[in-house]
Amino acid sequence: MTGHDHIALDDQARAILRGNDRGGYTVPTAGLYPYQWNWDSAFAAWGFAQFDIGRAWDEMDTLFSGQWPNGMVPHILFHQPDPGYFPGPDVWGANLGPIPSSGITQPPVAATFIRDIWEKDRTAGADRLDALLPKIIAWHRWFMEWRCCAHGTVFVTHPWEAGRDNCPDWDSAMAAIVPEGVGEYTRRDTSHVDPDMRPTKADYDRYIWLVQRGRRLGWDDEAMAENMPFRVGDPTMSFIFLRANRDLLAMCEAFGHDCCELRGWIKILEQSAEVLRNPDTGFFNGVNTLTKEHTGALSNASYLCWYAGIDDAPMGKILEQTFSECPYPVPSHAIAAQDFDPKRYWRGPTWAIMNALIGRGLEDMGHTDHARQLKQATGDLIASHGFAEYFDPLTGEAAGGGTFTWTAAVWLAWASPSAGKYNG
Ligand code: 9WN
Repeated sequence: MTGHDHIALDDQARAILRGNDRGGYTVPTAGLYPYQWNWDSAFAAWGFAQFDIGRAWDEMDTLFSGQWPNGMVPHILFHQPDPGYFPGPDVWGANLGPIPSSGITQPPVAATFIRDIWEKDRTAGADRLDALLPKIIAWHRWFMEWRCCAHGTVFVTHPWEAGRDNCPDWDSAMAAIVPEGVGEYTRRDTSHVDPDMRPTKADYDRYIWLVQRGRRLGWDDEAMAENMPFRVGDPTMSFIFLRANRDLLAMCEAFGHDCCELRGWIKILEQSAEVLRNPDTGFFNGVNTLTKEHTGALSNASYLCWYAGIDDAPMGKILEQTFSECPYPVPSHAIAAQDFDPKRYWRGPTWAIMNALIGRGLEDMGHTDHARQLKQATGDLIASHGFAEYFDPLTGEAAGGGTFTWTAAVWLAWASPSAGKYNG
């Protein structure tokens, strides 16, 4: 990191986490996202663990305090009403859990970060982890039961469930939806952020239409798995879930749990990864479970294979090509694609969180040069352009919301030269 005061940046990142702390949970950024989001929260905990480990455990406790009786951990917990975000709890109508929430989940990165937090101080974390383990197992069991196809890939029932809202992986499934009767509504996101950086109205009509459909189905698992017209096998979910199960297994073994069921899940998920490989292009992409079509999108989720413990030579070559073509990798959509859009959310921009997951995978699988290159590039991006929600992959410019929790967390825990050197 040349020309940047990384100690000052560490201070700024800690201040962002503290500033977005609402007491036991962290908002992604004030204004645009005023609630607790599932995977954002797990990243936040990873960040907090670098300087306040007790606060990191609190973050995870609060997230799991919203767990539904069926095991599902919602994608948003609406702790306090806030008119600045749409759609709120009244639109979701998902009153099945202890805290008002959305009716879908998000990528289960939590087990992996919980393992990191515990490994920082196993003695201090023993009781906290002991209490959380059955809750994580219940959530993962819910995934296996309700979001796993017969062939094992994890599918999403709403683009928001994948955390990559408007990425090209959903285009064909979204195009098949006619959002009739969705009614009038007022978006709030475009009053916080430049509309050119956000999903389009056509996307939003379908997002809301799908929420209305889930609500009519009573957010019932069986009805959702059979009747949601959007069910796409997703590389984000599939790879993150496989990795999460490996980390859960390590923790369960350490705590003397019976791990047979967990080992069975890992085997199924390992065997199914190949289903996500596009036979024409060789890369991993989404698969529409209703039409069996590959989505044909090379996204940043395609590179999560190493994070899942799958070493893949074809993806290695594609990654090298991406590194050589893209000034600020890894783009959320291939820059050579016709519909690549450098500023629009998940249709081009680079996300520090995805880079951190990809980089950790590369490092774990021994691709140390690529891992170092990606970490360095991400660190430079944040140091030069700030703690933005995402970045233009051609110019590095900040995009979306600012003072972003997960970008600050990724800085502290992974991209900063001092990452891993402090203890909470
Ligand atoms: C809908 C909070 C969330 C992230 C998602 C990101 C975005 C929400 C939105 O913000 O989604 O869940 O309203 O746009 O796509 O990954 O968790 O940061």
